[in-house]
Amino acid sequence: MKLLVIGFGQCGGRIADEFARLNRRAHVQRGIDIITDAFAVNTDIADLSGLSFIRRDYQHRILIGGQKTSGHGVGKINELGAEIAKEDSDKVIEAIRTTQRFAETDAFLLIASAAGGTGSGAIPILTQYLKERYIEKPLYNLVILPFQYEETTEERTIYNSATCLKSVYLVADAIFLVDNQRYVSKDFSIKDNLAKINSLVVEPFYDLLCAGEEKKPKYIGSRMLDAGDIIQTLVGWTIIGHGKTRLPLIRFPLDGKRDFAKKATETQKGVQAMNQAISELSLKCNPTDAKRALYLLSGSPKEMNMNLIKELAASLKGIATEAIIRSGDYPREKGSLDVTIILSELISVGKVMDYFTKTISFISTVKKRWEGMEDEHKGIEDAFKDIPSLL
Ligand SMILES: Nc1nc2c(ncn2[C@@H]2O[C@H](COP(=O)(O)OP(=O)(O)OP(=O)(O)O)[C@@H](O)[C@H]2O)c(=O)[nH]1
Ligand SMILES: [Mg+2]
Repeated sequence: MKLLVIGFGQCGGRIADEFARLNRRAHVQRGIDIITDAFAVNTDIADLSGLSFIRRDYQHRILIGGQKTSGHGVGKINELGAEIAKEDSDKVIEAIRTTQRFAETDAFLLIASAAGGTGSGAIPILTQYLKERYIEKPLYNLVILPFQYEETTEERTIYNSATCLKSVYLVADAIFLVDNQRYVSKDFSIKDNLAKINSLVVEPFYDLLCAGEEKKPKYIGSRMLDAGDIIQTLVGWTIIGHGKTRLPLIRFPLDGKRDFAKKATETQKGVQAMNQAISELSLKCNPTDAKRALYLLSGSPKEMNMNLIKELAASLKGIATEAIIRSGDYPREKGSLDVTIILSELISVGKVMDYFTKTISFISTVKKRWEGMEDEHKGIEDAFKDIPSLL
């Protein structure tokens, strides 16, 4: 599957850059392309300059709102991010329209953080505009949710997240949710290492996007997972995960008993990889809330067998009980078994619901605060009403 990737704001731009890097890897390691082009859109010149893999010209690193922000961002005001995106949307659309390999694009992937200003405000606007313009192409979003400490220290964090999430839900075909906090919980040492988090965020997309683009028969599985399967799976709130287990490089003699033992080890390792993928999903959720799911098993063809595929299907069905499950195998890496999982059309996402509830109460608190302030101002105005003014 080939994506056209656009990142908005600092976070979105950096993750789009990481996708451009993933494409370079697919090209070098596997001789295939999984991205038709990658763009970064920002109100901040410095952020655009800091990218590495997205092409450097102004049509790939697109500055918007230059006059309003003087190239310094919108300071977390996502309404301003949205307004600028509306005014400058033609810059983005023109760049996409003229990109060389546009026709090969299977779907759009727009990326931003929910908590910032530029990305959070711009992503729903451009999703809507592109959706209206290219009705036939699926439009996906990848939205990064903030770290826990940001929710308690910055007032705008929750409000921006709620307004961004509501807006993208209304326009995107599917939204991949990625929780920054998940990566800290997994490995605390990466708390300050956003680059490491970004590489973990894009990793599950590698095999998933490559599998359907393979042309050589030896890399095509017995059940190839292609763009059609992915598109059929992606609806509404979506999460993704990836697990890997190394296989011991023991050579068993080919007698029946040992062969059986080897297969049992592989099955066990495959189930382990699936469990890891589930435990490393991009956001904590209840798998029984998913209406659709997908898994891709990747490994050396000798290591993948029907037994394993059946075992994994049963294992996923056991947790995502309400989901229609699609699956595929991808004969590729030797010595390890990789499992990629998607859970989609989630009917409830605790963290998202929480942003909505907190924002409703935040709005009423702010309203009360404003009313209080108006009364205070009235008090001052009453007190000086008989003083002559020099104006
Ligand atoms: N995973 C990840 N999160 C990031 C990265 N950069 C920023 N964030 C998160 O994104 C949120 C801040 O949004 P930014 O993308 O910096 O904001 P912006 O869209 O550039 O908007 P303004 O700077 O306000 O104009 C916070 O929750 C950060 O933790 C990144 O490179 N990777
Ligand atoms: Mg910024």
